[in-house]
Amino acid sequence: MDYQNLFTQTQVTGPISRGVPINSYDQRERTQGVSFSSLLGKIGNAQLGPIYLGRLGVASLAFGMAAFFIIGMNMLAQVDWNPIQFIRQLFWLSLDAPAPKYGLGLAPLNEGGWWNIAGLFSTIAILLWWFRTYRRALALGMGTHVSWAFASAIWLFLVLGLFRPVLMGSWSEAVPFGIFSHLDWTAALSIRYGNLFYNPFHMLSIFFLYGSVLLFAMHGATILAVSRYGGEREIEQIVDRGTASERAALFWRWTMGFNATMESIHRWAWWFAVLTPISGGIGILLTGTVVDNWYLWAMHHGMVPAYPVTNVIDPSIATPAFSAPLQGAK
Ligand code: 07D
Repeated sequence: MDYQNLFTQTQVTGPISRGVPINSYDQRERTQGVSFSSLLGKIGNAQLGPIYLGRLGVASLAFGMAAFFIIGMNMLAQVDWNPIQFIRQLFWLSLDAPAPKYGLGLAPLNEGGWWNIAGLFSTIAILLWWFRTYRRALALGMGTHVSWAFASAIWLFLVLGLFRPVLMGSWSEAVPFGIFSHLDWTAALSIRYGNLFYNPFHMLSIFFLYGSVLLFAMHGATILAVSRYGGEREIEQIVDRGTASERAALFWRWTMGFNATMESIHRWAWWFAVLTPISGGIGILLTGTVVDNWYLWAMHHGMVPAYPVTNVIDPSIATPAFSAPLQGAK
């Protein structure tokens, strides 16, 4: 086999690198301990640390751990505090949102109140972590691209657990904390609102999700394929043409007539990834608030054929006002 470079990782181990100095305050917030792991070096940088803790990081971890603890203890209570059953039934255990009768009010702790608290704490943890990414990027003189990409995922997270339930007037609309239960919720939402496949924003979200996967594979493969010419040193390749990036570009021009550039491919990747949860969030926000049945919506807009006239009443559209004259005609 010729050189393929799919698994072989170059491990460079040098003196400890503590990163660029910023200011004395930021230096103080970094942990001092630094170690090397050749195992980690097989998938990334072998150096572990220093980690920047900081107040935002510590607060975020505290809220995240509190949410995790609340969810775990609720699940443990559901199996009568039996650790063996906890592990055996873990995938089926769930901390559910309050029942519809509580609306947006506070439910008793054991009837969904804990769900509200865990939801609040995990939301605070995620928002604090967002600020951490934003502030650390600024401190390093970087752009804030990572933070805005993270914000797009947080948008979908907030639509699912906060914005849509508030618009629907009930916490019961939100996603439960549980492995199978959140999958059941996903399937149930799709069925309840007439099959999410007909939601055009779900379609768009899938387009961007699959598109991200395709772009990631194309980019990863291209760079690995020219790494024998130093292609992974992407910045140098932007200004120092004629070697790896010229071959990579020519490969795509030969095979499909067009190529992204060493720079623009990252813009493609960023936008495809970010548009996945942005379009998804719009689709979920419209579900049940603006559109009650995506299949009927698709029928109305000529995406799927209309039902043939059979004189059988479709229960999903049979409101009393609508069905009474039909029944009278029998
Ligand atoms: C979920 C949000 C960001 C997450 C964050 C992190 C914690 C941890 C805990 C501290 C990923 C949160 C952190 C929770 C805190 C502690 C302790 C991002 C997320 C910030 N679908 N579908 C999508 C496909 C079907 C359904 C998206 C494919 C069925 C619902 C995506 C298929 C049904 C929803 C997608 C398919 C259905 C989606 C997600 C195929 C029933 C959504 C994008 C081939 C199963 C979500 C518009 C994403 C959405 C969504 C793909 C089928 C239901 C594109 C490929 C028909 C209800 N589906 N789907 O990036 O946005 O998620 O919909 O069948 O809500 Mg779908």
